Amino acid sequence: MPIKNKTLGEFIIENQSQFKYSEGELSRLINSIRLAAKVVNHEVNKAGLVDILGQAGEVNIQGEAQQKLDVYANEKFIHALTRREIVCGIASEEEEDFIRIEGNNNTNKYVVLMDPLDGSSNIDVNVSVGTIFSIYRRVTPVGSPVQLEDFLQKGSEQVAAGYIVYGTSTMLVYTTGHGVNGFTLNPAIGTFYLSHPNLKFPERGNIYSINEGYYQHFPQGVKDYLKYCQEEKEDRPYKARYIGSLVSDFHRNMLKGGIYIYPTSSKNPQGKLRLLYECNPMAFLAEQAGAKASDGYKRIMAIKPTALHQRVPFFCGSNEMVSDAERMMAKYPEDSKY
Ligand code: AHM
Ligand code: MG
Repeated sequence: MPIKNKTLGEFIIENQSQFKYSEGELSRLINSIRLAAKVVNHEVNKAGLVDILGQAGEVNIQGEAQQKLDVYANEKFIHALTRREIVCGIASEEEEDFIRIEGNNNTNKYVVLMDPLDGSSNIDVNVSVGTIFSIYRRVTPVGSPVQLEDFLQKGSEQVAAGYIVYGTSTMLVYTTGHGVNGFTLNPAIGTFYLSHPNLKFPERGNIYSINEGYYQHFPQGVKDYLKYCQEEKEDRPYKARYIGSLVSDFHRNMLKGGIYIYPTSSKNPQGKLRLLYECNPMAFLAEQAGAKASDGYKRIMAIKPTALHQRVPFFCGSNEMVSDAERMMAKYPEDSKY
């Protein structure tokens, strides 16, 4: 067995020169995410032990009840990102508006968008949850306060993105546009080790992940694709696997090959997932791992965002599987207007 002893810290330093704007800032930014990830991991892991389970009694901008750990993760990530003089603004799924960080005479260059604890309805039942993050260079002039337009950039402008999955083991998986690497936390010493270098999705897999309970509400193209997944053929039916925790479903599909779909439906006419906090970062990772992410018709990262909390339908995973689904969606072009 190869010795897996390269730490995330070493990896960041070794690869610093790959960054387009190599002033070491992005490395420091990833470092602050690493730190917050460890703190949140510690808390998530003892969720059953302390009085932190259950709802905090607040409702977030999406109208959903916040779990205490959502609030905690949101605070920890904001805290870690604010303290270093790199980030000029943060947008979070848990915050109605973006946060301006005005220290350092507004000379910080990066904005971070995040879903601090995705899949949090799974916490109470001990199922994996995750943190998703997405990083851009600001587009407004350095030296001025950050603006909404700094956040509403196309996914294709991301300089880095990743997730932390708090699962049977805790992993940090990220890309800076040079492939995808996964690091596993050794909880005994609090160090992430490079365990999954250069991750790639298989071109085709045999897993489909979708909340099929909403079948009746799906567009016809999705219904057709689901029937295709279930057909009796040489390589089908595919297996249905749906955790209901995007990070975990994505992670499994990346390792084994599969497709994740959260389509529009008569219940969620825009889809459920958020373009900026969930879909764009996952799309960047998918493409960097040789896979594909689409809204059923076009590339996710080509969509020009119009609002911070914008939702989109999401088809993401092994190249050939997403292409199959897109072919079936293309028969119903009217559904592309959501
Ligand atoms: P959240 O950000 O409120 O946690 O919602 C996102 C989650 C995804 O992780 C998951 O894939 C999806 O919502 C599950 O939704 P549903 O229960 O409708 O299938
Ligand atoms: Mg989420």
